[in-house]
Amino acid sequence: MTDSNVDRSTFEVLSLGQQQQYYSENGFVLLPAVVSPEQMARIAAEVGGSQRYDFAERWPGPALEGLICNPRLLGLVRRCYGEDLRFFKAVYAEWLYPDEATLRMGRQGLHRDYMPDPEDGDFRNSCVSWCNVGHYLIDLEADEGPLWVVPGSHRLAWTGERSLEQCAGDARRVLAKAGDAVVFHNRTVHAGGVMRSGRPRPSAFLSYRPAWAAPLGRVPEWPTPVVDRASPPLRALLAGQNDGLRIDAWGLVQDQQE
Ligand SMILES: O=C(O)CCC(=O)C(=O)O
Repeated sequence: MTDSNVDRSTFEVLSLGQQQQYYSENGFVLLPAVVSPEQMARIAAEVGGSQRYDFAERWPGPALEGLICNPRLLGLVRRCYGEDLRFFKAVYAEWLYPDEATLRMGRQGLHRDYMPDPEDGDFRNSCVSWCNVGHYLIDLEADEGPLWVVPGSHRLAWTGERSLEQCAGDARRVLAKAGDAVVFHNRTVHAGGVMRSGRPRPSAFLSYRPAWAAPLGRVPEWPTPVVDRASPPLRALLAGQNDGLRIDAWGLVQDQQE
């Protein structure tokens, strides 16, 4: 079913303004080749042996860290969300062992990453406005780990539902290539696809929010040594993780707790 693929060549010719327009209409946009083959080789060497880690548990080495301030990526995120951003979360994952249900379906369940009421008390995904950026370090193929997205689903009403399989008929595959980044809105319905071959699927998901959109509950700051030794542009993204206004899923401003 090739017609369920989003055509990657669409993204190769977009100007920054057109990327912003595509993002605002569809809730995602692919940025082709933001990571060079050399940087990818450095990332591979740096993560050798790791299958998954959250940057909050283990700050990455310089190659993965370099993605955070990637100029093409930040250019688009700033164009969409404003100059003053916070970088609040990232996970490196090879996603080697999908569970039974995921294997059967060929992908994760369709979901949104926005999480205003986290059951586990991790409020990082609770900001009313933010985006996730998937960096794929291998070529995704139709039957090997495609990213599924539902174009325009960021504009669907918020219902709080965790499972969004009712959108499956509108889901399309994004076949990102190694080095591409896919930016998606916190309410865009999506799912990662299974690698049927069982090969690793190295990827890094980096999350940014506008400074005004605070998490709804307190989140940890990045470790002081990491912030202190960061370059000034990176430090500006890292400091002040609890800054901003707490705004709920319906746009209501919440009590600003300490
Ligand atoms: O790996 C992917 O392409 C998407 C992953 C994802 O959506 C998730 O883990 O929540």
